[in-house]
Amino acid sequence: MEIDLVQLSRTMAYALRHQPARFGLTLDAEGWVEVEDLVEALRKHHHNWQQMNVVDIEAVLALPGKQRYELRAGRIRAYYGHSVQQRMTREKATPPVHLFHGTTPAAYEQIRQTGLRPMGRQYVHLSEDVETALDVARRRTSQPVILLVSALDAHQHNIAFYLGNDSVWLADSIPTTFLTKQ
Ligand code: HQG
Repeated sequence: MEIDLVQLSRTMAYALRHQPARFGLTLDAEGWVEVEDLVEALRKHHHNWQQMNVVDIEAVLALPGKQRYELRAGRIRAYYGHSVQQRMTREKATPPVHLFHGTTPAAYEQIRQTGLRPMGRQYVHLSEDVETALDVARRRTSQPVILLVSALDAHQHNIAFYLGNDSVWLADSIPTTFLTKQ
């Protein structure tokens, strides 16, 4: 039976970002699990996946679009998006001068008062370019609001930024002074 790679990727996100315990997995401090353990858990999860293997996971990683998972030396983790209680250690880094955040008009009404907060995840998620921020916002609204984040300035004011993947940055809460509505 052909494996639906998008469905597989969604389930991997669930296991590696949100509910590892439900898959019998324990993330280490940086979010890694043994890829063989993930394969074993996924085989049990769906009747179509009983024969799946690491090549199917590699096929998910090779899908065009967002790079969500990092596979290295027999281990795998999600680059970003975690909501598990245990805070994932990410590598701190100096951000570019500007980053972008795409959101909804309703969320913006809160953000303009309180700044950007991680909400249901561990970190605030930021995009390197406007197009990506627009895509993030369009998941939720047909009227995206784009915020320009003065990332380097915020970093220089002791707000920590962390590497996500090539286009997603992570950060701690960002006060309104560093946000400009586009
Ligand atoms: C908003 C997807 C009220 C924030 C995407 C967003 C991304 C506030 C929502 C990644 C707020 C949180 C993350 C405040 C922020 N008051 N609302 N103070 N501060 N918000 O999904 O950034 O496809 O947790 O604007 O592409 O939308 O899953 O964050 O609307 O990269 O791989 O609260 O998830 O990637 O929503 O998306 P999320 P996000 P994947």
